[in-house]
Amino acid sequence: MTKIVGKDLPNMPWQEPKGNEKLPVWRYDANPIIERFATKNSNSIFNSAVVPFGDGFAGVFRCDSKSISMDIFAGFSKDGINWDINDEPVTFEGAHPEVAKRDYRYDPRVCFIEDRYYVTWCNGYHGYPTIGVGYTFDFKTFTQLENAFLPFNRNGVLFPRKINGNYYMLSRPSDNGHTPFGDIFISESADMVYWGKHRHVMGKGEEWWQNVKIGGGAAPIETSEGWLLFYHGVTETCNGYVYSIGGAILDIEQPSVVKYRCSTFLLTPEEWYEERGFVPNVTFPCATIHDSKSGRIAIYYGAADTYVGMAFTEVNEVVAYIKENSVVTETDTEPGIR
Ligand code: BMA
Repeated sequence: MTKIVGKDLPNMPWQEPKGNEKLPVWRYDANPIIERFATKNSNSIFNSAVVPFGDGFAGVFRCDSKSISMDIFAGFSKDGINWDINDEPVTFEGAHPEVAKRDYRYDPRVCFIEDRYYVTWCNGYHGYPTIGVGYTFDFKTFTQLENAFLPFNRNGVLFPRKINGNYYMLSRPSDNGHTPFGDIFISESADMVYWGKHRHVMGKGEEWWQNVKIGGGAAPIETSEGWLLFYHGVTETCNGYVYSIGGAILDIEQPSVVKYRCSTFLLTPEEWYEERGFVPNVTFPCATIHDSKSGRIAIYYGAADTYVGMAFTEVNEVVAYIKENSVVTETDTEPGIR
């Protein structure tokens, strides 16, 4: 039996499977949970991250405006399903003026570590994407730190605790456009400012759904089998990219080592809100909420760059499925020392 290491969360959102699923991940039947015009200026709300907060939930949401400027907004929820998202974007304090000035902000992730909620996002710096880092205690006041990496980089995903004394972050070095390549790398930091010991985690797969590029998704979940990572895998068709959700398990002590990696997707665009929208055929995981007692996991994902959807799984079932269908290549297992 695989167990989640962490807190119990009896009030997390949950819906039982119908029983006819062929995969271990199933959608919430009232998706999308957040519609595109949910804030005053939004044209789409997607690729967003949520965490347990107080006796409910809080999050940071990507809301693209009606002029398609990209920014991040705080939001709150009692049940994890019905969200109240601020009309004004997050304002950060404390950053060096050169870092505070930014062209755009998108695809936030939120991760509780020790005593605060860290936020990472894709930060436009002099027109180039890189990883912005900040933190909050209350989702009202936010402090910004230095950008983690040089451009170009996207999909900065923190681990929820220090490993061997350091913070760890996944990221995906990229280019300034729609990036026709991309592997997941990992970096360490003692202070959340200086990042180093960069190691390769895994690259695109042989399988069609992840044969162009991959990127980190939700903050990894600590389990008795290793770090459970939901990530996105991308393929290319004559109508553009298709983004699916994949699963992998990383070594607890040495998370650059991939123990298992599922050869099939866990979820791929097939509902109207995933296939139809600003960018069709996108399912893009950015967060999970989970309960260690029951092993229940809710996955929050952006759908068609327009909506937020939610899907469910159970830790023992999904880990067993990933192990049964695992294809790990030699480059995936190398601890990054070449
Ligand atoms: C990526 C990012 C994501 C987006 C995806 C699909 O490059 O820009 O924010 O969801 O493309 O358009």
